[in-house]
Amino acid sequence: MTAAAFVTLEGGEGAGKSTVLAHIRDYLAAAGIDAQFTREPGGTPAGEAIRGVLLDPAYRGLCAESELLLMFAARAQLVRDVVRPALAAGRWVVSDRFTDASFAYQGGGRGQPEARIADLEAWAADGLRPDLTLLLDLPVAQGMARAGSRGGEADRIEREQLDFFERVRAAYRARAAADPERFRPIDASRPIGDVLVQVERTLARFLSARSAP
Ligand code: Z5A
Repeated sequence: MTAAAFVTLEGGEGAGKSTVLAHIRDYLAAAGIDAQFTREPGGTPAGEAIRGVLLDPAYRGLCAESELLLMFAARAQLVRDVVRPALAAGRWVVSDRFTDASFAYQGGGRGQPEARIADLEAWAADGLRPDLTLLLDLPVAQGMARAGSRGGEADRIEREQLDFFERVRAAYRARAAADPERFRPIDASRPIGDVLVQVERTLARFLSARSAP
């Protein structure tokens, strides 16, 4: 029996989160682990509506403060409606992004003060922190090229410039360096097969540590 865990996946543009998430889903199912998958911003009906506002290029004038508060409005709902109840029922929760993304994008990218984001984390996100965070890290230009090759229209945040995403990456890396117990950096610049091997090894180690008596 493995205790319920909250696992998050983070990374910049085109890091390969979608591909990795599908693999995590298969891996946990094969290990007999009941997991709830969700995403941010979103994951609840209200959260998905907020996501629509956040990513819609029509709102390009959204100020940094509104952006930060909307991220946490969606998160507050997700924590209370999805994450806390699932963990309480003994289920794992795997989320495509969580509060680290706010520290990286709204903090690093937009320059919102770290202390302000930490306050929001404490009350809006109920102080909830993941047990394990996989950080898919790769050079910004490489990620942008991958995302670009996927086609489709860029959303409001994807329209930001290279220097914005460089600050996002630097903030993610700084957070990972400051909390090596929770963060596991994954070299996402490698071919997808190598990335999935790194992810599997990380999950296997986490699982064995978690089920140790
Ligand atoms: N955001 C925020 O600002 N603050 C917050 O608090 C939160 C979020 C929670 C929406 O997130 C936006 O919200 C996001 C951050 C912000 N904005 N941006 N930019 P999202 O997670 O939904 O969107 P995203 O980051 O843009 O993710 P994505 O577009 O789904 O990308 P991805 O899942 O990381 O990549 P992918 O689709 O799996 O891969 C991209 C392409 O590369 C695809 O064609 C793959 O086949 C290919 N790929 C993947 N891996 C490889 C490897 N290893 N080699 C070669 N090719 C690969």
